[in-house]
Amino acid sequence: MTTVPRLTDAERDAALSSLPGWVLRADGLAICKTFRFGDFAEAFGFMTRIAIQAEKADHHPEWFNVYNRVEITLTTHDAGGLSTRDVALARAIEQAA
Ligand code: HBI
Repeated sequence: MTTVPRLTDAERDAALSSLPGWVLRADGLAICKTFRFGDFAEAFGFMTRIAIQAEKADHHPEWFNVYNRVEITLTTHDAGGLSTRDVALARAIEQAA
């Protein structure tokens, strides 16, 4: 298991301020965003693009999809909270949206 440091609260808040629409989960250990698309095919195409990026980064989202809605939660299990990997993946997700 690779060790990756958890973001400080200041790093976390700075990252969030640059990620439009992402919110901190109540426990402070993850960031979340819901995306809506025209239909299921668009939503699934988005998820496919993210899946490829996630696999490349070896960092994977927790997500839920129903029809055109994709709910994404990012946290770093290995760090027990948020890490730079979550911020990087969130930025990649914004590009893919
Ligand atoms: N994805 N979100 C997330 N968090 C992790 O800690 C993580 C992961 N994908 C793979 C991964 N860790 C590997 O480094 C192994 O720890 C499973």
